[in-house]
Amino acid sequence: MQKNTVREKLRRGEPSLGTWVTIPHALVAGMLARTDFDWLTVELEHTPMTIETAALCFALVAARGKVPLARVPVNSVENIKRVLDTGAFGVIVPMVNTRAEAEAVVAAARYAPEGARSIGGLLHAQNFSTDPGEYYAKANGQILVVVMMETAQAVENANEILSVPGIDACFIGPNDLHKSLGLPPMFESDHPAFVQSVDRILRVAKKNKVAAGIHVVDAQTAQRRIAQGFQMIAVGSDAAFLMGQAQKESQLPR
Ligand code: 3PY
Ligand code: MG
Repeated sequence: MQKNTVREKLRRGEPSLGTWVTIPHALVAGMLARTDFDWLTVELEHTPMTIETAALCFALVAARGKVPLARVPVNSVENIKRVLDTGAFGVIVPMVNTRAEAEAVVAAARYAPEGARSIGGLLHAQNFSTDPGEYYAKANGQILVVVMMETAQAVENANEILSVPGIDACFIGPNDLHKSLGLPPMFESDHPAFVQSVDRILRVAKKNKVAAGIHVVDAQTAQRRIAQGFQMIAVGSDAAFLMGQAQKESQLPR
């Protein structure tokens, strides 16, 4: 059975780098899987990505030896089941604000006895280069479970959330977190409320032996976050890379 190399890295305390696949076509995920990113998150929360396209993305990314993750639209059994059963190696769940919500994530993502995930499907096993029997036996040790911390409530409840058994990592959504703190949405700021929230999440994650992650806009910021102790860094997205370069090249005076 193929290993989830990103989960292994995080458990060893090492940093990992990824990006977001927001353009709903498997070729985009396939192209990005040719880069040095460790993982690619297929974005189902804020895009027109369908589950069929997501499944094709998971298959291509896994076939190219990288780790396919999925950000689901909302914390629900149905969403988590469908992305894992169609071959994602892990799930990133937005807006996890309470211990009960974190417990629900684990229940949906882990098979019994750690959780209550329903048995079924074939693509999950195929992406891990195995058969369903081995997948069902070993998936709990491979699937990466990530809860997003992106509200003031989540910061307040950080210890209750991150002490839930079965969570591998937390991931800060800086835009939603800024908004929740009454600030304009953005990826970075030195506003004390944001800085203190980020520091608290990092501290509580370390205390609970949970890896911490955050979304940033460029490699330079990623480096700073890694130096700070973050282990799961998302740099930009396919669309941001495309538009950033296209906009720059279109500026030629004429
Ligand atoms: C946010 O910034 O809110 C995010 O969800 C980034 O992934
Ligand atoms: Mg968000």
